[in-house]
Amino acid sequence: MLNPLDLYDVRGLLTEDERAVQDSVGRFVDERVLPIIQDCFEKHHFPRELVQEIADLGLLGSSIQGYDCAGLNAVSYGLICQELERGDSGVRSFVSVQSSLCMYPIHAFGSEEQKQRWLPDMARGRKIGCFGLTEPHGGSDPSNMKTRAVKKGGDWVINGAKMWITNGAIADLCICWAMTDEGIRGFIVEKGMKGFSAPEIERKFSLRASVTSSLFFDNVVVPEANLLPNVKGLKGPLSCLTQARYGITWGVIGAAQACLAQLIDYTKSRELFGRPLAATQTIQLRLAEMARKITLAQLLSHQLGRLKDAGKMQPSQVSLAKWNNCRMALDIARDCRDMLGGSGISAEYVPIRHALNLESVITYEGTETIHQLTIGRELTGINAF
Ligand code: TGC
Ligand code: FAD
Repeated sequence: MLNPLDLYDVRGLLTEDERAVQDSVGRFVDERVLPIIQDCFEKHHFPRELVQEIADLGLLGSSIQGYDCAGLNAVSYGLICQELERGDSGVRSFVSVQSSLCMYPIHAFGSEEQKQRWLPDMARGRKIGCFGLTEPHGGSDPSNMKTRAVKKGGDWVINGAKMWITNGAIADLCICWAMTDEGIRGFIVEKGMKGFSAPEIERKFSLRASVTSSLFFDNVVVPEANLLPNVKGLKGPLSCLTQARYGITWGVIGAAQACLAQLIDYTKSRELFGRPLAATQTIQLRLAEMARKITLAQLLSHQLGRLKDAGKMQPSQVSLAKWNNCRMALDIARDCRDMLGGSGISAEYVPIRHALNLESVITYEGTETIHQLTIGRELTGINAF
């Protein structure tokens, strides 16, 4: 029989090293994440106690060569995201932000001094980062940035606010994007700098096992040494998003697989009208639809990863996969919730938690509409934003 979670044997397309990465992260998720994650979600608790183990496995900044990072390829990073999100989107979010949104810009745009100062500690989980791009007045259009950095002598003074920032309240550093006289620039704002605060956003129904915060900058004085010297303009933050969105395309496959795996078991054991639920045609049709969508998503992400490793991946290709795969996972999680009947609202089963998380995942890193319009622009050459 074929593996119901991998009907086209995408695992067979992986190298031995990639399979080893998947297996070790998979074991970590089975043994360390799954036993605690529902409780974390209910208690609105980010499992910070796992950060050291995540770091010891080499999962932070895993694509970076040197600086105590693992130097793995893009497909391996995708598999890391897939396995982590099989546990919970919040755990994958933590790794995405640390790796793609904080370590990546320091590595790609930072000075050698900044890289030496931050990357090894971030790889070891000793320093946690957050990424401040979205502002309260509208995240989809970051070009309309109100947070402002003004040069004063040898320093910069930052004023403004950011909203919905993953890891904010637990972060030691923030990659803060701010408008300057020379366009958008990136700054490393450090915890404890006067005028910088990061209160947690409470009362979320989604990503409850993740920290989400506001950020406030009230005349924060940041030394020139904390300016990312090698990038100017919106392409700075957008190229970080390309890295993180790529990982998300893989991550959400894990969430969908977790839901489908549970539903196959459940529908086989639940008896209604004198036969297992799984013996009815409409239930089989719905399960088959899920397997079809997961298979397509797996092939999409795998090819995207091979393109990325070959240095050929384009941002609009990432948009297509982010749109397709998030929509796929959210639809599957919601449909699995429905097929569980009343049990679908219970914490005993994973689909409701994944569905609630995926409501954020389909929104952050560019909403579905933003990615659709990106494809529209690619096809027509006309900007419809
Ligand atoms: P546009 O004119 O298209 O581009 C400006 C410059 O940027 C370049 N560029 C990109 N570079 C790398 N990667 C990409 N994806 C890029 N997209 C564009 C572009 O070539 C240009 O460069 P240059 O040299 O010509 O100046 O800019 P636009 O203002 O038209 O905006 C386009 C749009 C709407 C697609 C963009 O603003 C966008 O993506 N909006 C969505 C914002 C978003 O995704 N925010 C996410 C915030 S972070 C987050 O959600 C983290 S969640 C983390 C977690 O917990 O996992
Ligand atoms: P808006 O931009 O106000 O959009 C509202 C609606 O309008 C959406 O449906 C959108 O698709 C639609 N829309 C927008 N433009 C158009 C258009 N031209 N045509 C048609 N429809 C349009 N941001 C960070 O910077 N760092 C983080 O770490 C981070 N983490 C997050 C964690 C969570 C849990 C969440 C929920 C968000 C996070 N975000 C983060 C913010 C996220 O990226 C934004 O929420 C997202 O980009 C959308 O911005 P917005 O919420 O302001 O919605």
